[in-house]
Amino acid sequence: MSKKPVRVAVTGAAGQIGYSLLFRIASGEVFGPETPVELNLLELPVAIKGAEGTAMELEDCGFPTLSKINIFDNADAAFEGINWGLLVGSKPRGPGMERNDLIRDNGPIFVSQGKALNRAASDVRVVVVGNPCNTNALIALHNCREVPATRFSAMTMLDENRAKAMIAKKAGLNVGEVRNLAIWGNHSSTMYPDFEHATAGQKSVIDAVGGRAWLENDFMVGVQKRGAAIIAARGKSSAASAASACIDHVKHFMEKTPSGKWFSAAVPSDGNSYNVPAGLMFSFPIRSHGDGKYEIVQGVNLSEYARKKIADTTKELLEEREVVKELLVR
Ligand code: NAX
Repeated sequence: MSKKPVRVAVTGAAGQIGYSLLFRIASGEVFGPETPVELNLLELPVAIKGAEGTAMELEDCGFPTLSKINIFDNADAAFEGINWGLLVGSKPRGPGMERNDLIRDNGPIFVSQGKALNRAASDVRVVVVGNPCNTNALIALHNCREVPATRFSAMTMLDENRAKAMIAKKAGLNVGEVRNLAIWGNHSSTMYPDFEHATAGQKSVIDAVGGRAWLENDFMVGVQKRGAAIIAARGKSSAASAASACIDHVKHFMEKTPSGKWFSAAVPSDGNSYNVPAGLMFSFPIRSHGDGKYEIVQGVNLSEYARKKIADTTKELLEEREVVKELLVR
């Protein structure tokens, strides 16, 4: 392998998602069997031992694509010269904690990581997974002026994958036959999984599942509450599926999206798409050009029903932005 390694930093490397994500990146699944990967694991000092354990296991897998593993408790060092920053680590929501408390608690992490990215990396793409991921990404990009805002995204792919899986099960199809299911807005219970423009096999999703009633009720609630259902069953939040969605997210941005197709990701709103205020980190249907650039898919004809849902999730994101406004310096 003579190619230059891709440098990938993963924050929260000793956490649950890190434990699934790192192995899949190291295996060559994301950047291909001919591209060496150098992994920078960033953790809090208290969790460095855990990151060391994960690094030992990564070595023991013997992946030929894994060229080097570095472990850091310092973001400047971890982000030095990276090509991808996967920002997974954040503070979990404690018992009785309101969403706004979580937003305020996590804000400083993404201020300092944004600043560290600004100092350490130029040719970088940043994916925020740690919740509240849309607003955390907004904070990070505002604190990282040297990197174009369009290089930041937040992950709604898990919501898309969950929605597609639910529809496939209901319609008796393979999940690969459900296409163009865009998540709009926030990665939260206000997100809108757009079943009106998705297809299942040769049919619209609405026809494939026998009408709108199930979609407007069980499906919407099911997608929004899937995370809670997994916690109730497993005693822990989604991890392998979140890591898998992160892999899908990165691959979608790297590969040219086939014509007529789209995927979901939260990106900075350009202010000209679907009445979403400029600058909000908002999940849209996205098409990647495969060369590092992407576009927000235009011309999706939104129904009154969809517009109402999108207005609700926009309102929530505007409220979140208000909570962290003093952290937004760009
Ligand atoms: P864990 O609590 O297992 O791991 C988080 C790790 O992050 C810990 O090891 C912690 O030490 C580390 N960490 C905390 N602050 C850090 C900092 N400033 N720098 C570096 N590391 C830091 O959580 P896990 O289950 O892995 O989930 C990680 C994040 O993903 C959470 O915020 C979670 O809410 C979020 N999720 C986002 C999803 C999405 O679709 N966008 C879905 C899955 C997941 O819920």
